[in-house]
Amino acid sequence: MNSKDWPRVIVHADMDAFYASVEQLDDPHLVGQPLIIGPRSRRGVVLTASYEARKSGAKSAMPMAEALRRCPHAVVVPPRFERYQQQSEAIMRAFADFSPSVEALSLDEAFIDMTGALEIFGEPMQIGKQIQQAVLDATGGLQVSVGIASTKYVAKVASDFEKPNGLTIVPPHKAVQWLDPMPVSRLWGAGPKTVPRLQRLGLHTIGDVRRASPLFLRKSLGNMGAHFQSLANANDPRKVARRRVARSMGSDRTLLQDVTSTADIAHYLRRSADRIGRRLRDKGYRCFGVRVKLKTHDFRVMTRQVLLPAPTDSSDELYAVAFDILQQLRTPSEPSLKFRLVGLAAYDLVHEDDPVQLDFFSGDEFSGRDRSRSLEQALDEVTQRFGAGAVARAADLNRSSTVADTTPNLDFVADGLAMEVDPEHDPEHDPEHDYAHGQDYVPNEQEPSLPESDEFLDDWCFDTGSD
Ligand code: DCP
Ligand code: MG
Repeated sequence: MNSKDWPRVIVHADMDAFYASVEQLDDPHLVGQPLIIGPRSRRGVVLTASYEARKSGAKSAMPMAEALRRCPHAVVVPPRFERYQQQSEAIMRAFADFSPSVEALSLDEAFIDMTGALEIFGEPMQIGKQIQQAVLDATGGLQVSVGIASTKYVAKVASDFEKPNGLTIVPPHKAVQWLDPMPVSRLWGAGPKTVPRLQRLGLHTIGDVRRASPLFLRKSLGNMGAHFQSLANANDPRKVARRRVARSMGSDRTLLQDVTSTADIAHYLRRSADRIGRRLRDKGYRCFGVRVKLKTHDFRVMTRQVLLPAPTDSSDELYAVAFDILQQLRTPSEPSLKFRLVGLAAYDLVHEDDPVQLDFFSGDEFSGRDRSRSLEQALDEVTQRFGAGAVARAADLNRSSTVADTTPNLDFVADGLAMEVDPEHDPEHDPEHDYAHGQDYVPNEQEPSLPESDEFLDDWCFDTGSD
């Protein structure tokens, strides 16, 4: 094996049943058990399932009720996002010891460009084993599956090939032959709408797509046809970008009863804003971005997000922006729409220790903001000493009790991608990441662009989630 055989060496590493494995690592009683990570409420969705629970059919994004029907003996454990974030940081640091080019795709997976490193680390099999050992050591015992190829696409398919604890090497000259028998669902961009479409055209395997006439593909699939054929030929020139996963902090509440009125939704936003603000201040973060998410009773997801001119950690400011977004979200929709989930997230976080961002922390030009902030800091201290219920807002004390209480709050400190607490839609998703996770191909020209104005950059999306 020499570097001539490998024009590029690209590793894709993806942790096995990540959240579930972290829970099993931290609580040995859970080892070997069918485990589901998600809210205890049957109205929530499964974030992930241990491999033991997957045998009965429980899996990510499945409604909890369905997963428990399939796997009634499963132990349900609510997520601890901060712990996953902490382990993710250890994993990404371990990857960084192998190469300066690490592209994190989510908390638990990354591409690592090892081109030119064969002389240092040995041949690909050796590299893979060292990466697996490094992750095991850095996390205290978590397993990662690794795929190594000379393109991102093939490496990604390879890491999934022998999960869990898999190590699959696909040398460049074998890539096409290796891909050929795979089902078309393995093509990036062949999601739940596209796979049946390909099958109706008689294209069942990646080899079928590779051998099809380009004219036929263009006529029946447009640009998507050429995109798929190029992947089927193992062509994927994309480079590994150096990218860290951006942090966000949020709170999604699946309600026990649907809500309709703006006041009721605002009530949940207020509580989430208080909680997120408190945690931002506690951890020394401020956020540039605020996002509101609503899910209708029939599972349609509406999100809208706003970038602020200056970062904030004020609960009042978070709430004010969230309320604004809520009103914009509601205007075009039917007034009687019922909502089952209300979510608020602070994203694009900056830390006070981050030297690049010092400017934002020194000169707060709005003294009102400062005043509100010191009041909030005083409230934080009370909450810390006497618990979250110690301070209530006057508006909350007067509320009628007709609004349902919520399921345990899914608070998280996680990356934008891992914000698949709601797997149906995440506007921050990079389309390539979506393709890699089985979503449908979106041609470039139809991709939404972000409208710009002087003060705000914002983006919104209404996803029917009909798939
Ligand atoms: N996740 C989520 N919602 C989803 C999918 C995933 O919250 N719809 C979270 C839980 C997962 C983590 O992200 O543990 C990583 O996602 P993966 O798709 O890599 O799934 P796992 O690591 O759990 O399992 P696998 O072994 O298949 O990679
Ligand atoms: Mg994983």
